[in-house]
Amino acid sequence: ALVGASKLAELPEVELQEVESPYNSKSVSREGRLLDEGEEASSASKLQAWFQLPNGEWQLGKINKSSGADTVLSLPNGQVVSPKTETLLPANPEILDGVDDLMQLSYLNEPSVLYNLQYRYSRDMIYTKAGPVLVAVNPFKEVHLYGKRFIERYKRKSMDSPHVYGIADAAIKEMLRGDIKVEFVLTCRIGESGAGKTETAKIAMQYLAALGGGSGIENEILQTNPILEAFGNAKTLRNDNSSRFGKLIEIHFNSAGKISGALIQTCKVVQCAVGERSYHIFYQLLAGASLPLKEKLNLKNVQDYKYLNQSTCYSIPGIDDADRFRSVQEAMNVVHISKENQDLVFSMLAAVLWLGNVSFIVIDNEDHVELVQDEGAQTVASLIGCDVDDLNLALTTRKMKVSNESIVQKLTFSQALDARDALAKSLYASLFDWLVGQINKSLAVGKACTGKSISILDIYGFESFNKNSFEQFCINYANERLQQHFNRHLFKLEQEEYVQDGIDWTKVEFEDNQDCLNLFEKKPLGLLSLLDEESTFPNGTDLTLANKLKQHLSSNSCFRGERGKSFAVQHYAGEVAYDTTGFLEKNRDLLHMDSIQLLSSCNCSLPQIFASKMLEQSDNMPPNPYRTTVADCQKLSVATKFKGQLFQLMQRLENTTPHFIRCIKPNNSQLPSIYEQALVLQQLRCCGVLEVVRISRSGYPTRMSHQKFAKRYGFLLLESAASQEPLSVSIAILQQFNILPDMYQVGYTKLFFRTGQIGALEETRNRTLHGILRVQSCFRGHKA
Ligand code: AD9
Ligand code: MG
Repeated sequence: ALVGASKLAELPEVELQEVESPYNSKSVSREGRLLDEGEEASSASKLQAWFQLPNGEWQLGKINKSSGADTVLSLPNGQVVSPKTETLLPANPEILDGVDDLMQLSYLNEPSVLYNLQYRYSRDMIYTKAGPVLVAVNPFKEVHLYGKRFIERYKRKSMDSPHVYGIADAAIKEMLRGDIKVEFVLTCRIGESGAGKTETAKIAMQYLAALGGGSGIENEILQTNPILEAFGNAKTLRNDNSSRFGKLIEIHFNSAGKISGALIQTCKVVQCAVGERSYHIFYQLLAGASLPLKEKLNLKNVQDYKYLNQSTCYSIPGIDDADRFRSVQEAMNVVHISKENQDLVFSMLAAVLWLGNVSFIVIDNEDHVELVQDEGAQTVASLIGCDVDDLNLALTTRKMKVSNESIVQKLTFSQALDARDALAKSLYASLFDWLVGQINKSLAVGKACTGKSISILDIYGFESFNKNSFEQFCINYANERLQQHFNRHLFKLEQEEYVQDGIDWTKVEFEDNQDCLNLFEKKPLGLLSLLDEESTFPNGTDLTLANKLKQHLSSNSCFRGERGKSFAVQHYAGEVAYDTTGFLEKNRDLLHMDSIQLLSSCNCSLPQIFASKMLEQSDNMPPNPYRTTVADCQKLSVATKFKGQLFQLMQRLENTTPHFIRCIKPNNSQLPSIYEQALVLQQLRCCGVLEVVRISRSGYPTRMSHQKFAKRYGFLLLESAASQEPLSVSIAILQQFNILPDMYQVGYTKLFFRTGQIGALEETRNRTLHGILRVQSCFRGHKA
């Protein structure tokens, strides 16, 4: 009785198509069928709801009966359950299955979002929009979505399903239109390392290079990837190519939209863990070095190096290290790193490897040691260009100043080992930084340009393990800062659209995480300051640190003292308990001035350069009031250095228009086609995707242009609208269906709905269409 007979005749048959899923995949949609003749309409129009199994998994059930507090529900396996109604969550109508933007969902609850992503994932549609954010679910297999043909389609706009290319294209257009800088931010939890951040970043770079290429510089930029991955990535238990550094690459464009140069900034906090394979470049060098190079660097087999043979993993399935080494050499040629400099780089790598084999013997009953002058020590000395005696002195003694008098302290066995490892680590870190500097020099061709640029950030994400240490502390702090950036922009963008379309909107203040940031950054009583202070006390221990934190920070609502050496922080993504064991040691930069002096006295250029950089850093350090007796060296703590790098990064992000891509790892086995609900949900929460969804829920997440709305629902009108203008038709529909005024807003071009509203209209529309279908087929039957 909803539709008058005259309307029936006017109804175009094609309209019926729209009842199917948006992808016309009739056979695979949840029910995927129209009514069979004679079947009761009521069974098809049964409402569906999400029911949570005891193991937390959500299942879609059909509501048989609802009596207010209780609901009877049939599950897909035929089981009938009768949960409390309040424990159910509403499901979206089928027409919304697999929508390409989560904003189109009428009900934005967790199971609906999970279902939508899974629906798409199982059809190789790995990208989905969550409003302004692109969600990318790692396929762990080759998906046919990339390459010239696709780039061309996105460029011509003949394709608009969610894609990194689409985002990259929007960024380019935005950049060319105005003089703003555009930013990509690729983040996800590193806890779910292997989610696809680095791959996604490379896909974005490919698109930018394809559109902005021509001068050849685009190839140089792409070739920085194999170099930085060789030196900064390693195989871990979670990812065969895990990035152990954060990277921001700023790609510069000229006014014609062509790439003119680039700048790379890195920030490092994560070391390779013992027991996992180390940085790729070591294995590549050992496998791929030419004979003369092998001889020159006295290279042996992987098994001969202590730093590498602690792990049993020497190779990566499907990867040829020797072949990769040649690619890295070629890439270095492309970015203009000279052959001489390449040789210096390889000498430093060999020096690091050989340092691991340097050993000590105890020379007295106080555990003092001497360097063993064997092949290891001799090779290190010759590679870095110093005397073995100087190496001995640097690694087994420490010059100190006590009340203005210089004394030389002998190191114990374990202190000497620490000094050796600290030297190896800092050699490697300096080498990495130097390499980035060389690459930047080569890419800085178009420096004096338009100020137009697109940056891509690929950084570790929020981490929460059973046991969280200093690395997680730094990483999560960085994510807290990024999250603030993320919130501010998403709220701003969301609300700007309302204002632009002229709707009545009271500004929503966004929930910020300032309290948590204050907990970290406040001076002098914040986590970082207190950590630094304790690190400079010679008698400070992890326990005294924990006690100090509890003593001073307990009043902050984001801080909770735990038993013993632990404390917890309430992060935006959830509470994380940290164990302070090792905090002080990791925060103190263990490299002694003696080692820096050794490097500066070397007759090889790279160690000298490294040493002067290190000295520069300690010169820039603010005076330390706590360090009056020990004058061996005043260097920035690791946390402070990290904070400095982070601030530089944030400053660059501040003046840009961001585009966020959130990468999701669907399973822990690095296998295709496996979608673990709980794992995905955990990441959606941590990445703040649900946060975006929550923000949208407080606003008007469903938008439809007046035209579309009038076309889609106009036939439901019992009486013709005053005029055929889309706006009048739309308003007549809203009135006929009694949609409450605060459930929608009429904008200049669009209607804005609160969640659930379109869902109800769709139900009516579907029921009406089913009715029409039956009448029509009946009618045809009669005619026949
Ligand atoms: V980590 O935090 O650096 O350990 P990422 O960077 O998030 O991590 P990465 O990009 O390295 O993960 O992806 C891990 C693996 O997933 C890759 O080596 C690919 O084998 C796989 N992957 C990721 N994205 C894609 C894709 N779009 N298509 C195909 C992909 N495979
Ligand atoms: Mg990575």
